[in-house]
Amino acid sequence: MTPAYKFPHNFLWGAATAAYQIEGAWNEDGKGESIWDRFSHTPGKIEDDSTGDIACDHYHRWREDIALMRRLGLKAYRFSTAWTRVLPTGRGRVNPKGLDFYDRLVDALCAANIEPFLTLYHWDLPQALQDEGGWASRHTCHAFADYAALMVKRLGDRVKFWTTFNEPGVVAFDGHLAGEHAPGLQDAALTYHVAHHLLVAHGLATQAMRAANPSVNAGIVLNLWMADAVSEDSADVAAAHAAWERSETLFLDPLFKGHYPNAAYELVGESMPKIQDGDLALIAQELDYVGINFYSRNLYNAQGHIDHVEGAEYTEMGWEVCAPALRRLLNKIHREYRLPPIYITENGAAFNDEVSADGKVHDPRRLDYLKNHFIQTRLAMQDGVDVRGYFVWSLMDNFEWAHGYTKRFGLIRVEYETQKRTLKDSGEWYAEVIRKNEVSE
Ligand code: IFM
Repeated sequence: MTPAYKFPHNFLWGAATAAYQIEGAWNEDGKGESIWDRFSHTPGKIEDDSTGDIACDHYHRWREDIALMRRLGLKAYRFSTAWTRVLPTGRGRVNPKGLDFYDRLVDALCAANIEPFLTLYHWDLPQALQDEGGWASRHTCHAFADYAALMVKRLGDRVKFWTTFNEPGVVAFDGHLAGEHAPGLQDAALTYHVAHHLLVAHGLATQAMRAANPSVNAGIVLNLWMADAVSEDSADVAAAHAAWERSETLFLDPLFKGHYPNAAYELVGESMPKIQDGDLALIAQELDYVGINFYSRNLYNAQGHIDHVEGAEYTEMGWEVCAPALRRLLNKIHREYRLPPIYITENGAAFNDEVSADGKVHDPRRLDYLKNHFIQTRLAMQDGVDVRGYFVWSLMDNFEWAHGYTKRFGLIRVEYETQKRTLKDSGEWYAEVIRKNEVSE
């Protein structure tokens, strides 16, 4: 008999998306321009020269998409709201049609018994705010808090789970250091100011949301990569430890320990942001949950990072498939921080799946990837880690940022020319997992 891993009865099985990656309708019904509109419209920025102008056309097809969520039996749906849909220039004038869209979406989710899990910022800053300095300016933090309060006032009677930021590290580093994401800057000094302002904005927004509705569950979503050593040799272990301290603690420490990590100070020297009185307490206020996005690990030996592991499997993103690293990661953060309940807010894999002659999408590698990560999560829960839910990335194939439409992460295939949706084998299988509330090896 293959062992079955049973999950707690109220475990929140879900799937995730983000506004810019699926909505399309980039300039419809009064929506303003975001930094991702501007970035993807700039030649040479996106691998396949595509944009999110239409994406999955979810803005018009959300009813069909909720019907597919029902078919999957999702208990929860994680999505983001586009700031420029509701506040076209980031502050001031509200666009009622934008608010109405999310209002209808949330109503329909509730009617389908699907818990809405809302993210306020999944990377699409209003261009008007970028023009005033973007996240390098503290004014943006206050504008974000006002936007958060506005959304809670409108939707907080139905939406319980509110995430301030998705992956602040990616916003700071990919957008302001590597320049591969909007706004496409390459400025090391600015990067750490941005990182600090994202955390300040998180703190201000958390306060503003709670003031608007004390019953909201407020959290933040961090992407974490486990840092593994290639052997138990002390030099390899020390290298992995140092890499973790350098790259993964920049947000965890201020949020859950109330101070920046020493490694960050050593690393950035004079680029360290100006921390005002009260900032650290604001950032470290108690949260109702933390979301963890997990995809892969980094491997180290004493000489540094190992790019390729002989015999290992890689996804289309070039990320190693290593499910046990998720259990190790969960145990590590559980040990090292005093965390609120955890949700796995993203996990999934990009593979080049095709439609077969039978009209189906057979994606055994994605199915195996998910199965093994579910099992490792269950094992971590048995180890004592408090994981309350799991969101597969992604509900459907979508615009993968600088990679455009070249990477498919979905449980549902999207044919971009026709917008036809097809549930993949992994989606059929996931529906079974949710129905039985268990995973079998
Ligand atoms: O598509 C992204 C998502 O927007 C944020 N987390 C990682 C995913 C895959 O790269």
